[in-house]
Amino acid sequence: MTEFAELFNRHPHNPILTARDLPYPANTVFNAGATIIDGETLLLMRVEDRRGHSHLTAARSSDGVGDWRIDAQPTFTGDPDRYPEEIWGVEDPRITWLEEPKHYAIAYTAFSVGGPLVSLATTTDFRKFQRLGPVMPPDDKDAALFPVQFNGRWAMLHRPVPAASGTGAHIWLSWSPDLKHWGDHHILLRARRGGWWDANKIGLSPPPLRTEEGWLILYHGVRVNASGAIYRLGLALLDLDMPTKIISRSDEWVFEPERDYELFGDVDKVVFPCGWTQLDGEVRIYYGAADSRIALASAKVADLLEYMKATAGRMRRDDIA
Ligand code: M1P
Repeated sequence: MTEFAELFNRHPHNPILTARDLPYPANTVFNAGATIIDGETLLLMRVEDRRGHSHLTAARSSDGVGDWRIDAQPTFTGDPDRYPEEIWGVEDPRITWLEEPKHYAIAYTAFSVGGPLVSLATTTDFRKFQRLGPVMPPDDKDAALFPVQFNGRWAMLHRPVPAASGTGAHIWLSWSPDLKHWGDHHILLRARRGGWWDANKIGLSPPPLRTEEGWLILYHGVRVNASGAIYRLGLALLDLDMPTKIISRSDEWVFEPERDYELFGDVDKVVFPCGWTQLDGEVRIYYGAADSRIALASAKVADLLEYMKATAGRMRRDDIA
């Protein structure tokens, strides 16, 4: 059992955004990428329309909690004429500010006939976008870039699902010289096995967060039991200079569906962050709740790092092999 109090505080106004807040009809709004731009919080929200297809719509707020100004029309939609892999929509954006060449990169899921895959686009203003196209074949999703290069190469975390059932869906790290061509693929974080909360399937949640102790990784683990799946969140810390090195990983989940808005929705018992922002030593985590709405929780970065120090080294190799 953890000796730590709750690491994350849910915002009292949760859920902070629902489909009723949109200026056009939709089924749900959830799984939003997040960043700060021009002093405001920007969420790039996944909106599922009433066909069941998703697109992305930008919402801007000066305090990151309320008074959202939402684009009147979908901001970024599938473009199947030019990008056939987007035939059934675009989902789950993760936003990374690339310090050089100074633009945002968005890793998102394109829902193709062959299954979900990872695509990239760039933007400077979330109004005009430049697609780089698909960068990983299906099935692959839950991807995000690191904001800097390592020895001249970009690094991306993502989660392929192997065709061989039973081998587990793990978080992989891949490398690229130009954001377009990816290789040197290897497993970084393994789904554990057996009775663990993160057995068999895990995935990156928001993009890696740079801290003074290392890259902080928030990931989701999926536990399947007799009543379905439960999506919970865990933490890992990667070496700042060489992100292939895992410094620590939490044994216990650090956040799980508890409130009604997380327990009940189109998919019950899901907390699914795609974005977080960092200000004054605090992270704000924007998460999809039950695949139906957007909620907000915050945590002190120092508390998360302290927690990771306390749990470092507890992970047993045979639990994850
Ligand atoms: O329904 C829960 C989540 O399921 C998928 O995530 P993953 O493949 O990582 O399990 C995605 O469809 C995600 O959008 C959804 O919230």
